[in-house]
Amino acid sequence: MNTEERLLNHLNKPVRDCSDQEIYDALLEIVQDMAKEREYEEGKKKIYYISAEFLIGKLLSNNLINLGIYDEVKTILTNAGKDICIIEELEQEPSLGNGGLGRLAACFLDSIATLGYTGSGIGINYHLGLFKQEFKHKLQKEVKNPWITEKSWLTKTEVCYPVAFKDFTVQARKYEIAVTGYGNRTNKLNLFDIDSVDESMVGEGISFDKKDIAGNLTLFLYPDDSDEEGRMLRIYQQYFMVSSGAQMILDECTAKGSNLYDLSDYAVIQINDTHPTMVIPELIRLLMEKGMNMDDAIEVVKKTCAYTNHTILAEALEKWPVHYLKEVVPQLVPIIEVLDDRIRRKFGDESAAIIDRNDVVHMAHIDIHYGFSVNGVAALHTEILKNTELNHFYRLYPEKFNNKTNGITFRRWLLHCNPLLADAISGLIGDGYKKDATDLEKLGDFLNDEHVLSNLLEIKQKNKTALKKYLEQTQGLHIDENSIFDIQVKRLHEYKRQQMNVLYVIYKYLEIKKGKIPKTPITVIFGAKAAPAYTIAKDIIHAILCLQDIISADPDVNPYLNVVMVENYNVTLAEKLIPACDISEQISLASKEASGTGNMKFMLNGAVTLGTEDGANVEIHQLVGDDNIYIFGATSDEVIAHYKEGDYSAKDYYEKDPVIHEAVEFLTGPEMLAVGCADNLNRLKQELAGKDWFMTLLDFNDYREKKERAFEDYTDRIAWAKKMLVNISKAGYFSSDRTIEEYNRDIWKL
Ligand code: 26Q
Repeated sequence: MNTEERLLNHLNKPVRDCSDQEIYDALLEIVQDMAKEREYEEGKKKIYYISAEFLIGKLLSNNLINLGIYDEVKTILTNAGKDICIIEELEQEPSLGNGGLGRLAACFLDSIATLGYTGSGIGINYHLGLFKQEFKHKLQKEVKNPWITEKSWLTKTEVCYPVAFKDFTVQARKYEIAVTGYGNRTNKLNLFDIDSVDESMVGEGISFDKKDIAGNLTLFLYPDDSDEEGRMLRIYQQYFMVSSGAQMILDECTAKGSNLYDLSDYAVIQINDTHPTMVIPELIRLLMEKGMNMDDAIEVVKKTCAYTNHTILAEALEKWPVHYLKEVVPQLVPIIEVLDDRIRRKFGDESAAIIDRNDVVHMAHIDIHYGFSVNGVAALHTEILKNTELNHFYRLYPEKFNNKTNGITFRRWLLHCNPLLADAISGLIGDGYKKDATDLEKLGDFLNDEHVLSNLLEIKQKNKTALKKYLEQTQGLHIDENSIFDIQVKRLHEYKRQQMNVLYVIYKYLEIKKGKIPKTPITVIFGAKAAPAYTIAKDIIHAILCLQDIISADPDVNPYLNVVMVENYNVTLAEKLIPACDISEQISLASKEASGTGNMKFMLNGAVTLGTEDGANVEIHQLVGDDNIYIFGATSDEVIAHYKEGDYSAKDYYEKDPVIHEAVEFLTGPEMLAVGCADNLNRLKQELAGKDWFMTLLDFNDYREKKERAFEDYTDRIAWAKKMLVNISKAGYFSSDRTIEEYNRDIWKL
C-alpha cells in the first residue's frame, strides 16, 4: 500500500473533506503502523539509555521524515488544499525534560535507531511534564502543561512491575513511544507510569498535595530541589523509574537466554547523570533476590553500567541524606552501606567514600566506583573532570574516564526545522550528508561562489520573515525582519549569563540615546524558563521584560534596537528560532557549561557564534577557526584560578569602570523602576555589583567589544555569508550519529 492509499484507508473520505484534526489522527495511526513494520529482531546485546528526562519534541513530522514519506504526505495534503504546517501545530509538545540533558537523550535515541542499533530508552511518563511558563506583570508564572491527548504517540501496554516503597507498593505500567530511525529500524522509548495518578489534585499554578504519593508520583517533572518534600518526591520518582527499568531489563535479558551471570553480554545501561543512579543498588538487590550472592551481583552490575556526567556545578551534584533513602527505599540502604564499606576498606580514604561523615550519599560516587565507564560531554569538560572535579577518582581509575562530545540529530535540527537550507545543501552536494554528516565539508568548495552565498542569505532572510510571522501570530510579538537576530535561548541560569546580555542591551540603549546609531538595527531575542524557586533567575527575566517594555515604547531607540523575550521556550519554539538566527549567544562563564548543544544547532543552521571558550564552543572554535566565530572572555584556567584564589571582586569592576557602572546602575534607575518591581531589580543589582559569582563584570568589556565587531562584520553581507557557510560545513562533527558511534566503539560494544 502506498502512502496515499493508507491515508484514504484511514480517512474513509477524500482528504479535501477532512478536518485538520482528522488528518492528524490518520497520520498518527499510519506512522504507528509503519513504525511497527520496522521493529526487527533484536541483536544479542542491547543499550538501555536510562534517563529521568527525554525532551523529544513534537513527533509527527520527525517521524514522517524518518519513515521517508514527508514529501509525499506534504504533496498529497497540498493537492487537497491542506497545509502540513498547520496540521503539525495540532500536536502538543511533550515536555518531558528541563533542557540540554533531556534533549540530548532524545537525539541519542534518534541516532541509535538510525544507525541500526538495538536500544531502548527508559524513563517516566510525567503527565504534566515541566511547567508551562507565562508572563504576568513581567514575572514568570508557572502553570501546568498537560500534553497527553486522546490520541497520542503513547501506547499503553499490559507490562507491569511491582515497585515497593517503605510503606506501600505500586504497580508500574509500561507505556511505549516508537522511536523511528532515519531509514532504519524502530526502537522504543519505555515510559513508566501508575494508573492511580490523579491530575485533578493540581490546584493554583502547579501546587499539589505532596503527601499523596500514589496520586502524584508521575504528575510532574521537577525543575529543582528547592523544598524538602519536593526532594523526597524526586527520590520516589527515581526509584520508581530504576526499579521498573531494572525489572524490565532482567526480564528481557532472561527471555533472550541470559543466565544473569552473563548479563553484560545482553545489556549495557547508560546512566544519564546521577538521576538514575539507584539502578546500581537496585540491580544488585534484584539479582540477589534471584539467588545470586552479593559478590557476584556486584561484579555483574559493574560490567553492565556506565555513567555520563553533565555538570561540574557542585550544587547540581546529587547528594541524598541516608535518612531520606531510609524513608523511601529502606531496602537499598543496606546495599549502599556495603558498597560504601568496600570502598572505605579498599581505599581508606574519606573523599572517595559513598556515604560521607554527615550520612549523606554521594550518588556520583556510586556510579564511578560501581560502573565501568565515566564520561564527560565535551573535551574541555572531560579534562576538567579529570584534572579538577573528579581528579581524585581519575587517579584511582584512569581507565574508566573518557570523553564523548555531545551531538544533535540533523534530522530534526536541519531537515525538519530548516527545509530550505536542507534542500539547498542537497542541491550542492547531494543527499549523502543526511546519513554521513561529515559530507557537509564538501560545502567548502563553494566558499567563493557568490551565487551560493547570496542564496544562503536569502534562505536566512526567509527564515527570519517566517519567525517574525510566527511570533506575531502565536505571541503577539513584533520584530523587524531586517534587523540582526541576536538570540540567546536556553535555561535561565546565572552561569549561562543572560545577565551579561542584559547589561549589553542597557549599554547599547544608552549609546543610542547619546546619538550613536548602529549601522544595522538589532533585535536581541531571549527565551528561557527559570526554576520556580530560583529567585535571581526570575529577577533576570523581570529585567529583560522591563527592557522590552522601555525600548518598545521609546521611538528614539526602537528603530535601531529591540529586545523580546519569547514565552515558554521549548523544542517547538527552538525549531523556529534557530533557523532564523544570525548571532548565537553562547556566553557561559568558561568551565561552567559542560557542553551546550544549542551552540551546535545554531552553527548547523548558519548562525555565527559569539561565545566564551567553554564546553563544546572550544571544539567549534577549533573547527571553524578564528575568523568564523567571536570568542571572548577569561579562559577556564583563569576562571578556575580566580575561584581558587578567591581574588575576583565584582565591586572593583562596578566601582572603577564607568561603562560597567552606568549599565549596572540603570537596573535600578528611574526608567526601570517606572515599569518594574523595585525588589526584584534591587536584588539583581546587588547581586551583580556585590557578589557576581559567575564573573559577569570580568568578561563584560571583552564581550561588548566582540559583539560590536560581529555587528560591524555583519554589514559586509558576502563576507558574513562566508562565515555562515564555514559554520555549516564544519557542523558535521556535531552529528549525534558521530557521538553514538563513539559511545558504541568505546563503551557499549554492541
Ligand atoms: C537534580 C536534583 C534535583 C532536581 C533536579 C536536578 C537536575 C535536573 C536537571 C539537575 C540537572 C538537570 C539538567 C542538567 C542539564 O541539562 N545539563 C546539561 O546537559 C547538556 C547535555 O550534556 C549539556 O550540553 C549542558 O552543558 C548541561 O548543562
